[in-house]
Amino acid sequence: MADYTTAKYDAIYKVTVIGDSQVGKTSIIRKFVDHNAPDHYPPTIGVDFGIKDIMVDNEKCRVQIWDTAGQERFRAVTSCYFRGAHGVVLVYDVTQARTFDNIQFHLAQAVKFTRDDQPMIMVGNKCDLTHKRAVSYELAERYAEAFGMQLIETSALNLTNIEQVFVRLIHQIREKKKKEKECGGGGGGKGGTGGGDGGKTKLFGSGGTIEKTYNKCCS
Ligand SMILES: Nc1nc2c(ncn2[C@@H]2O[C@H](COP(=O)(O)OP(=O)(O)OP(=O)(O)O)[C@@H](O)[C@H]2O)c(=O)[nH]1
Ligand SMILES: [Mg+2]
Repeated sequence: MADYTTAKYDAIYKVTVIGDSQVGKTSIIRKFVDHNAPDHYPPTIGVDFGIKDIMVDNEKCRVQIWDTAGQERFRAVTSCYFRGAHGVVLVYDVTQARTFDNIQFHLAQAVKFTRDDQPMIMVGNKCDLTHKRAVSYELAERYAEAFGMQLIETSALNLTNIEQVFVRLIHQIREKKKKEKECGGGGGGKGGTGGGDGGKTKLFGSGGTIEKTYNKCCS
């Protein structure tokens, strides 16, 4: 196992993973941290934590991951773990349509507790269960694109795309930071009026109103 107390890294990124209970958040994080991790976990109580160093854009990046509990009774606790997050991973289960429907709620929470232009990635987990699929890639991709997010399907069971989730998200975070630097620091944050080549999507529904800005710059 890596020695995280002395290992050197170029940058540190905090990522929060959210989604309904049993979609596979803990499994994704544990398999990312250690490919040989077990296949089954008890439901997360409150919040858990994982850490891993990966190379992104030729830089050694330390990823600190907050693994939140999907169970409703922990919502008050999990909302605290958005603060200071550089990016968010939104997970649903491709075999459970309800968990995809609830992405709207989780996205609204993420936007509420972070910034409306925070890099986020949508993850459809359990893609190994092809015979049980209930959410098509195309539908989920359209939804993700409407909010300026990438969609990636994973299997924590057979390690499909697990590393890619974090590599892609960290890459997005780095690109956003680069843009902000070029623009003279600090994005607009909530309610900002940034233009650039980005966009803004507003959605009204049971999850509340989501207004998510993406690819924002100051040009
Ligand atoms: N077939 C399959 N099963 C998976 C996959 N990922 C997770 N599971 C199973 O799904 C169940 C739930 O996984 P967890 O990782 O505990 O889910 P969670 O989202 O952390 O759940 P909470 O902690 O309650 O929020 C476990 O029984 C896992 O073995 C996957 O990619 N494929
Ligand atoms: Mg868990």
